[in-house]
Amino acid sequence: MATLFDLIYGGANAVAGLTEGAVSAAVTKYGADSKLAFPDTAYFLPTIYAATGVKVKTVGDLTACVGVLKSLISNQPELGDALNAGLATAVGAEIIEALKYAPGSNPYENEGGIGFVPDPIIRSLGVPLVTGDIPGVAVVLGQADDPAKVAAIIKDYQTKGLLTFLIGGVIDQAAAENVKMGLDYRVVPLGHDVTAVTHVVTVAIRAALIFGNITPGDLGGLLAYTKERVPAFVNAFGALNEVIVAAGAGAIALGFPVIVDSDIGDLQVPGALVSVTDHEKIAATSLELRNIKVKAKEINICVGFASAFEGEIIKKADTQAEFYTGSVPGCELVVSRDVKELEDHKITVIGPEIDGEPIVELALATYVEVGGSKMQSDFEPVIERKIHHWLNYIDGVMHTGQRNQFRIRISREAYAAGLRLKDLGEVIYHEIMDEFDSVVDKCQVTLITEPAQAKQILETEALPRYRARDDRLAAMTDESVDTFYTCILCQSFAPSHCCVVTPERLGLCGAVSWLDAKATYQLTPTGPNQPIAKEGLIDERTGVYASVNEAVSGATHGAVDEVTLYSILENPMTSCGCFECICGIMPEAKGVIVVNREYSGSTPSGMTFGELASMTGGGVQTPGFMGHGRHFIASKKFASAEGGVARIVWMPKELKDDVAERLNKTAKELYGIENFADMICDETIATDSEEVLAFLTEKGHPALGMDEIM
Ligand code: SF4
Ligand code: NI
Ligand code: CU1
Repeated sequence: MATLFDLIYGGANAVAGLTEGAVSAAVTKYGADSKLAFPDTAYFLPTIYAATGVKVKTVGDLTACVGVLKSLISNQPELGDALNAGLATAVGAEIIEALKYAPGSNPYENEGGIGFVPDPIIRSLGVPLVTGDIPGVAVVLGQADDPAKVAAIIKDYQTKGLLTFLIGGVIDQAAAENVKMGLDYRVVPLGHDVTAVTHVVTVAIRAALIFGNITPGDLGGLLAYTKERVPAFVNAFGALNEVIVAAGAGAIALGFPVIVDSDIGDLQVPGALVSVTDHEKIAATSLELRNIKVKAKEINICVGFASAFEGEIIKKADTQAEFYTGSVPGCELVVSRDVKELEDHKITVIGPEIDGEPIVELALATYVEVGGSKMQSDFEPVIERKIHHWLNYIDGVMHTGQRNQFRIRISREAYAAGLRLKDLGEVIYHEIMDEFDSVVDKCQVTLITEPAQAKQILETEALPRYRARDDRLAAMTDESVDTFYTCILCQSFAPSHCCVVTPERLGLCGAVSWLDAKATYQLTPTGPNQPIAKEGLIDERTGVYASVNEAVSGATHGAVDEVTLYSILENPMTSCGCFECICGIMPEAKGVIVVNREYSGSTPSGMTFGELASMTGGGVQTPGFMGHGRHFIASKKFASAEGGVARIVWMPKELKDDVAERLNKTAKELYGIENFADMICDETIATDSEEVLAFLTEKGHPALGMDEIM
């Protein structure tokens, strides 16, 4: 019988041979100078770039890579060398996959998989991964003997919130077994060829580059990062061949255990390559081997409840009941009450249930009362905003919006399974008691579908409270508080990154406002948000405080010891990598451009979001470039050291429209300018630097009259 080494070397050599052949064929077909790139990434061929520092840009560049690849496969029967052969296989697979994209085509259009995963998607995964919302990453490849069994495992991962990538025949098997697939469902088909495993390997590798600040070429640092910080594992189904085994060795080199469902006897390597022939045990063994802990969500409802269902979209035709505030009264409100007035776990529905002929259209006031000795009214909106997520976690419920502007749909499927409004109340109750138990002692939930009563709650309670909260938020400035907060949640990916969260500057991920940080600190005093007493003002213009510097230096273990709150040029705040937007200077316009993650087009800087984003991250300060939240754009503190929002000269249209109202208000208050957003250029007007300048000149944009920005 062949040894493990024989298999790995056999596979690695086979892939090397295929790669060499594919490269020389491509050189002949397209020419050595023809461009080669994966779509929407700033990291070239990521495995090659991260491991060697080589930036592959043309088909011809690959010839040298093939040489490196072959040199990795030295035939010595040592496990370390075998892992190198595994890495060589990963490099070969990457080259073969990259060549599918030559020249600029999309080979995955009709493939049933998505192929290469663009940078912005990886950035968007940052927060759910650090919060444990996505507790781990499963790579499921091959073809199972029994489709139902592999589908059950995938569904199990989905219920646990894992992000699962599928490669090979399992894609069709999962589809046939009605597994809900797509990024929104956290089950992502990559491609049918085994080389498509590249597309998950490069996700792990780019995480190291984006969040970990790993220097390209630092192979040791790269492998340490993926092993310690990327919680991934591989499940291989069906018969193994030497190429799969060699690819598995690549996974093991990255620190990902490989679990196979066939009996491989003494080919097993404890902790790294493991046989589990009992399908019932594959998921549990995999999680255990990678030390992934899943927070159990035990709610007694008749349909699935998991964060993986958050992105689910329910079409009108599949809808049993709809609650849409555009046509009926509705609100979602969390209020704090004296504990004595509350009866814990009381769930009430007032008015009709959703029974009847679809589409049932009802009013809905979701009225949640909480009480506890440590409860503060500032936590009400923090809890209230979570309702959106919790209801979305229900399989068969879609929720968009918040407060008195929302749309909720309940699917016919969920209705048929028995889901009713009362269950929504159960979910809200249980999640509040689960997440906010240190401040909430008692909670009762009332769902009102009776239109007159819903309207009354909306008008007499909800609207006045929303208004009062908004006024409080608007009045809350950095000057009006005496405490800021650190956030080090992202340190599990970006070990030397720390956000400083202030009332006028939320965390760059957009998910952590000052109130959130304050609440988290109350809930978990030793958690990721620590208070910073606002003391020792050093520079008012740029926002430098001795206490902030000290806190950041401590939180980053000395990696960053001076940070400004309000400047993008002088010691700007660092970025982990998951920022919603990035701003970068446009010197010729004396301004800055701001680009959001969703925008994939080009910008006046000549760079895409992904390319701009690659300039900063991993907790490093890069003067002139800074990641930030969407909401920060209209803040009076946005680049205030450089003159404030008047510096913004270009944004993608969608972003501009989204922030226009608040931005206009800020510009009016700061400079007396009306409709400032109209002076800002966007891609529908121009992306070419000169044309942008012409537009700004025509509009009399204020940045042109300001000092140079360099
Ligand atoms: Fe990460 Fe900063 Fe958001 Fe905290 S505030 S989760 S550190 S990006
Ligand atoms: Ni209950
Ligand atoms: Cu982050």
